[in-house]
Amino acid sequence: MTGDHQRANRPQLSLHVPEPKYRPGDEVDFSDIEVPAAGSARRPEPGDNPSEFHELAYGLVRVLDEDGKAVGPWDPRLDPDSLRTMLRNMALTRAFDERMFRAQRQGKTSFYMKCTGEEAVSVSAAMALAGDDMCFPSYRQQGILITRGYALIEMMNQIYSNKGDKLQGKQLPIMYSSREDGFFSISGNLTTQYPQAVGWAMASAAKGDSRIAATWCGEGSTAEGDFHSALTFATVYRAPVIMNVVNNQWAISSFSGFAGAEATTFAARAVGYGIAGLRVDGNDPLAVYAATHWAAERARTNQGPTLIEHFTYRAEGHSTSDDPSGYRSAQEWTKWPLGDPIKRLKDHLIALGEWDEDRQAAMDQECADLVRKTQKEAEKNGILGHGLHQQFETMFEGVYEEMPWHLKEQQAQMIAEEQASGRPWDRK
Ligand SMILES: Cc1ncc(C[n+]2csc(CCOP(=O)(O)OP(=O)(O)O)c2C)c(N)n1
Ligand SMILES: [Mg+2]
Repeated sequence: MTGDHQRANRPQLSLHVPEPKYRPGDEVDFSDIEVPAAGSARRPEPGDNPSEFHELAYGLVRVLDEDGKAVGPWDPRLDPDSLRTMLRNMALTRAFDERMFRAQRQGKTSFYMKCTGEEAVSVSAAMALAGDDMCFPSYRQQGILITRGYALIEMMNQIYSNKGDKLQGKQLPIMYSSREDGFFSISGNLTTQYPQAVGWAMASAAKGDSRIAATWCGEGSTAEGDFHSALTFATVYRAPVIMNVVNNQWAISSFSGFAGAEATTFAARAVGYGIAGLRVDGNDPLAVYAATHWAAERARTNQGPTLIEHFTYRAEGHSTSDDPSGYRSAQEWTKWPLGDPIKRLKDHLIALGEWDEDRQAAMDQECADLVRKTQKEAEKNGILGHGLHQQFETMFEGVYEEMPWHLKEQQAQMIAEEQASGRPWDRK
């Protein structure tokens, strides 16, 4: 036994409590963030052993340089039409976000989440995957649905929880779900989608299917146990899955240091599991495309999973319930060294001679008009606060394939009580 007197000469222990560098009102200087030159990262073969390219988990795969040129071995060499489609998918995502954010402020829905500045992470990845690959997103990858051509009105109906809402108001606004589009139901419980994606990928392989899975979580969410168990299963069974960590620097008001960013990169989590790890400039749409394409080929040829960290920045508040001016400097987004993904792709197309400012302005206008017109249509199906949009008793349905006896009993009791009350619910 060690007595108090024997401990007297030992140094006192202390904890390190991470603190973000900049708080509201501070002058921001991001010059200590290492930004390797575009084109400088090497591109291994998708089948190479992860131990041979550990450095890619600590660097940054970048394709677009400061002059808007695509350079280096990761250049996916997309044709101009594909580049314009990518640009429009990102612009439409941003226009959709703007409109729905405003709808929340107008009291038409209770909640919305933007992905401003992170459009490439979902749009470019969705374009690099096959249309029938299965996605397990977090709540900030609306760009996947938009890229896959999911009807904007269906998204809006869900946001308004109105009578057109296919999920019958059972989910929080923006927590979409579409089996037909390979878009797994979004869950508010962080990182549950990780083990689900790995499990789905394992099942796909076990059944001899050819479809792979992709999942996304935020950097804050990597602190969840689910993240680590998913990585263990993925590496052990070489599951055909792409695991994306969207490092947008913030988890609501907690900066990335609380999830471990002061000690190492998030892509480096892959190293400990023997998984291929890539750290990518998340604001470079071509780098995101190329990395996803590489990882998809790896998964599709049974070479194993890939963990991709997308280094990016959450330009707006966490959600409509958040006010970032209370915890971070307003300058951060404008000083972010990796810029804006939409502007970078636009500049690239202009540098190629395949685009110009007038066409950009016309495209932005077309996206804004489309979103506004669709919103009007969606609002015909109802908005928040205008009575019940779904039959109340449907809240018991759609969870179990066959409703269990106790739910049947509760549903019948609820209907009986409603009728007995003499105050039937206002059904719109
Ligand atoms: C298990 C769980 N813990 C906490 C929360 C509350 N919560 C919702 S979003 C969030 C921050 C997540 O940040 P990050 O993973 O970085 O994703 P981002 O919002 O930046 O895209 C937290 C703590 C939750 N929804 N689920
Ligand atoms: Mg985050």
